[in-house]
Amino acid sequence: MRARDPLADARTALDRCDALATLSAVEGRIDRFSLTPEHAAASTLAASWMHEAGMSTWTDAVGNVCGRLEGATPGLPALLLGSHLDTVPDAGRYDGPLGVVVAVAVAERLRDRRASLPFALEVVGFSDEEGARFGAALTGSRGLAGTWDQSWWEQRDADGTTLREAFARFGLDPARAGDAARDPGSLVGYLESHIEQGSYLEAADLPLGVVRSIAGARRFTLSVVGEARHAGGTPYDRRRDALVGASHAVIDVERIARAEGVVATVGSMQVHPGAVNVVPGRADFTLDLRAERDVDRDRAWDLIADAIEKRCAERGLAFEATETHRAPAVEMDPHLRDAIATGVRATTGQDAPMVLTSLAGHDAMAIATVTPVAMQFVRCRDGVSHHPDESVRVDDVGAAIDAFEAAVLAVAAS
Ligand code: HGY
Ligand code: MN
Ligand code: MN
Ligand code: MN
Repeated sequence: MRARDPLADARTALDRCDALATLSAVEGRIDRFSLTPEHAAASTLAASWMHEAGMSTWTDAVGNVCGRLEGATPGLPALLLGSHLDTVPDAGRYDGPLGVVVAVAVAERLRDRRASLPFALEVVGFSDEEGARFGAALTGSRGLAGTWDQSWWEQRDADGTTLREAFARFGLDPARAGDAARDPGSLVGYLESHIEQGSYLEAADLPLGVVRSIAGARRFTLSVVGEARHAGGTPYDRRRDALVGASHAVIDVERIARAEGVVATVGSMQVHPGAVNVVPGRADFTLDLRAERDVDRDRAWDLIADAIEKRCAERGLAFEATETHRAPAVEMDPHLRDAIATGVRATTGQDAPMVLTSLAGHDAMAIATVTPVAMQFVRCRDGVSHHPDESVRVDDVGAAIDAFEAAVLAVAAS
């Protein structure tokens, strides 16, 4: 009889993250945006694992893949477990997927004890947490929470495809997106396990932590508009160079964010027309702005917008700003947070688990509007994330599954 491998579930979870990592639009790296063929393949794979765990599965009206295990009696409100299946470009393999496979592992473990659960257990692989394709973020979880925003439909991806068109190509009906909204009475809460995407746990040599709150975020598409002109024949006093204006804006963003104690990032920029011998007429760029307190984030945005406006006016340039995403800061539910802490204590033996604020955004922010939420963090090497070097330890993943299972049982016992 082969000795039971105490890390068998962790190895399965990591193998599953590796399998999901192969589902990418780009050979040799992980690019899995929402509502794409690779997203569809990832959902199909996750659904097969949910099936293996004895769950009934479906895809909801906004593209989230869902699984359900009935509790003591059929039709009970559900405790929802999960995370997201979409990624940023050139991503790591654990941001999102680890939370989905840990949730499936716990469902599998509790399958034979479901008669004792006072709730159904559901697992969800959200369709679009990153917002890497269209701009709006958390659209899958906001669909489930019933806060889908009709203004998203005309947002376009890099190829000019609208969210509405992508929805239809994925086999979803834009007119039915509202059907994904869950009745609050059908849920008892949401728990998410996620890599920390920071290095506090590693610095303290801890495998797991408890999330206290998630910082609020705002995202914008900004444009500086000047005039495209001949690079040779246009003297400086006749130029309205959009890229020079945008470059000053990027420096202003960092200067003001540092001074205000927030984090602001210009992650992408497109220069038009983008030719070596043409003075840029237009620069479109993104701004990601976060702070632990929304008031700090909003003040920083006002200062940044004023500074860019002023720079542009000095150079005869126009400045346009469109907000594409806004998520308020969210406190974790104290009762569910205690259940997560119980799981961490039971697994690590720590009396007082480390409690952390997340500056990374999560689906839990969106789900918090429809049901109580809580999160556990898993140590990741050097805090690296949104990068192929994302890495976790197999023993930490084993601890994450054990702790998450204990957290679910703590909710059941409470
Ligand atoms: O951007 C974030 O914080 C998250 O990874 N979506
Ligand atoms: Mn992410
Ligand atoms: Mn994530
Ligand atoms: Mn010419």
